[in-house]
Amino acid sequence: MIGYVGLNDDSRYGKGDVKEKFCGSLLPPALSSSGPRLVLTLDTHGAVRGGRFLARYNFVTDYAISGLPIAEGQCSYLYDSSKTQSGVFNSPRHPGNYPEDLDCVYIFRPQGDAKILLSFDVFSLPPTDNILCRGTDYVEFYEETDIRNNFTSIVRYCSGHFPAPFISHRVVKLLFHSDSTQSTMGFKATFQFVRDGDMNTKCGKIIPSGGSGGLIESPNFPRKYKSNTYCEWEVRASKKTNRIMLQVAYFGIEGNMATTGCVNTAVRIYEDDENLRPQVELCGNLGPENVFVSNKDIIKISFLSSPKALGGKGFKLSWTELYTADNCFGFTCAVNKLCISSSLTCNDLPNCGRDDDSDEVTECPVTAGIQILHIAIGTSISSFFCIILLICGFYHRRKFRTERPPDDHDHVEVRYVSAPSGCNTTDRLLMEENRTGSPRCQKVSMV
Ligand SMILES: [Ca+2]
Repeated sequence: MIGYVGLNDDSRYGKGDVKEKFCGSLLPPALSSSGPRLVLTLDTHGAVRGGRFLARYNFVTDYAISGLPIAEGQCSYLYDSSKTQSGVFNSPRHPGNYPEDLDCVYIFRPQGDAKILLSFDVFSLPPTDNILCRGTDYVEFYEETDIRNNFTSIVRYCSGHFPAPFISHRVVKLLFHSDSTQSTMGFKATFQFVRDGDMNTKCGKIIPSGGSGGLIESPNFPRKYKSNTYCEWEVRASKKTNRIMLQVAYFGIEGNMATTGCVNTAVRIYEDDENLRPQVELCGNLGPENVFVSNKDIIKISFLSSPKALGGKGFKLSWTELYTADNCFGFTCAVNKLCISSSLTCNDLPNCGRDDDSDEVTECPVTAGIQILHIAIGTSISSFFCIILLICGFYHRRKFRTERPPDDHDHVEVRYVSAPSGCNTTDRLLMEENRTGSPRCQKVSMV
């Protein structure tokens, strides 16, 4: 071969590094590099006769993201349940650092009865103090409203705060935004289109309040909840004007809202049935100071554990219908002045909200069972002390008798005297008043 055009996509110069060589008059196929650099070498070494070539080139952006590109040259990808069932997606060039000043869009479109389930495996964005993730790199979830291609923001995550697992039957858009200041390895996540039977969903229900209160417990509570579980509850007040309050009675699920985030499991509370955005996203260990009140007459609760969740004891939430009429015909909480049903007093559940346990301490009657128990304990204790007293009395009496010197009138002086002559055995021997005197006899008759 004399003269050639060589191609090397390993970004190295030199004849020996050329991977493919082209010569002659046949057009080479379209060529593209596998990396950010391509080297083309024209070697005319030893050429006798000149020639020429003409080629076009263009830069194609490759973000190393699997998925169907929505528009050429843009960082936007589509995942449709009619074409794929599960897979991974990531920030551009992950695990390498992502480009700065870039927005990437990932669209997940579930068809029919499918739902999209998203869970993150890696999440590493630059640290920030802004809890609203402003002025930094972030990932933001959107859901399509009832209007096609109209999306509403659900939640935004940044810094080291792991996104919670997410599920929806709607079209979900995920936006990754990077600014111009700092770049990191970004994220890697799993998507899965799930259908009935793919997850544990036999939990949750619609609860008509009936003007009172009740409990919502995680699946299997107080035993561990399972992974890959999704439940929804909805509590409806008895009147449109009333509200539903939720108060934590027990809460212990994996994750930490203040540090790592709700990596594998999350409880979400929605203040009404129209808002797609949850009021809060909960995980970790929480106490009864956590109280949530609905905006309208309905409150919704969802529980989602991802396929890689480890399990935890779960939660127990006390719900209470709050009466909003001017006059309260039920029970008025002492501190928070909430009007609740009288049936919620003395039920061992918090129903008066934060720092108010007046429903559990105000005039709570002692139950019959407890009364019987108290009587039994009291009787036992009394009997015990009676027996102790009797035993003490007995021993004290014995000791007293043993140690007490005889009284004067009991004192018997035994003197040996010789009876005077003339006394026989039936005579009483009388001693003179003067004990030094001689004894004398007195005749007594035998009866
Ligand atoms: Ca109560």
